[in-house]
Amino acid sequence: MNNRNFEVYIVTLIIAIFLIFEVGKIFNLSEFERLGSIYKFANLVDIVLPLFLVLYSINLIRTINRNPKSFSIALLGFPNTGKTVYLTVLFDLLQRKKTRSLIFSPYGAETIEQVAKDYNTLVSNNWLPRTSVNKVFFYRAYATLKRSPSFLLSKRFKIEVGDFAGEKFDELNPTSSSWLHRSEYFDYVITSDAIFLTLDVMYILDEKEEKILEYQNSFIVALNIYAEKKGLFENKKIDIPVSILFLKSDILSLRDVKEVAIIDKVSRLLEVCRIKCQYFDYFFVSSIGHTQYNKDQFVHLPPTQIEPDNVIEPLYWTLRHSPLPAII
Ligand SMILES: Nc1nc2c(ncn2[C@@H]2O[C@H](COP(=O)(O)OP(=O)(O)OP(=O)(O)O)[C@@H](O)[C@H]2O)c(=O)[nH]1
Ligand SMILES: [Mg+2]
Repeated sequence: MNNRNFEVYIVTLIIAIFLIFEVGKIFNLSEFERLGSIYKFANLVDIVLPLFLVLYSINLIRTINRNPKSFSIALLGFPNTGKTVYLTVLFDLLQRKKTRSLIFSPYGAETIEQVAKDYNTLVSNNWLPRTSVNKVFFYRAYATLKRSPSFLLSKRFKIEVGDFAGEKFDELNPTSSSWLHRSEYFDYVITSDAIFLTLDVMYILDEKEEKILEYQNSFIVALNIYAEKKGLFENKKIDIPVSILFLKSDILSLRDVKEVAIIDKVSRLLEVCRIKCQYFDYFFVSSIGHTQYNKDQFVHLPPTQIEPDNVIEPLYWTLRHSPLPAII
């Protein structure tokens, strides 16, 4: 139990005692009259408790606003899956789009500059360069998840998502030569507060069955390593939100394929996620909405008008399923 939960339990207990006395007074229950001194105590509670609650709420709001919970999301996936394009569009969208339930503001000049630069590249009909193996970029933002009553239930986060090169994903595979126990990437994944598994819809559609089995296995192994490092053995489930993002989903309408066909192809991974994770869901995402075919180069390029599809939902779902921020 963290400090915040403990505080909430104590306050709930105090409110419950207060309510019991109030109910006793309203119905003038003889039991309460017989209690004599306790009944007098109830009158004192009437004055002290509202004052305490007001001071407590003010302090709580001030503390949460001062110290939003750091929340790091590990984005796992192979090279060329669409991770960097996804993060660029997600952070651009969240800056511009006002949602009633999620208030978002990137922090640090680095994130703002990188997102603006990469977004301009995309809307100029160019894909982004591959993320270099020796480089990691952290996208950072403050986010407030609004819920009512907002002064009690809103959650404020300092979100951080690391964009590593897809090659790093091999470091979570014990059979690979890059299997390293204490790399920066490994530590980042093990200490994360949520996991996005990114899968490439194009790969799933084009590759043979045995390759897709191998592909699923890599994600299963990564989840097993996470669980093992966290000491989650036997029936203990992974208690941070885990989601699968099927990236490049715009391909589905282009090829007239239904989502269920993709689900069928990776059913083993989905089954393992459902068994292993307390909070799990999957999302079909298209960062750019649709591609633009270039007849001269015979390639699909990003369109001038990017129309992201289902890009915010995984983050929104993840924040909703995260524990209350620990504030002390
Ligand atoms: N159709 C479609 N293609 C996409 C989309 N996003 C990315 N792609 C394609 O996927 C390629 C790789 O995208 P990146 O975001 O650079 O991939 P990455 O996962 O960051 O790759 P690494 O940096 O090598 O790990 C792009 O060059 C595009 O060809 C999308 O939303 N739709
Ligand atoms: Mg990249």
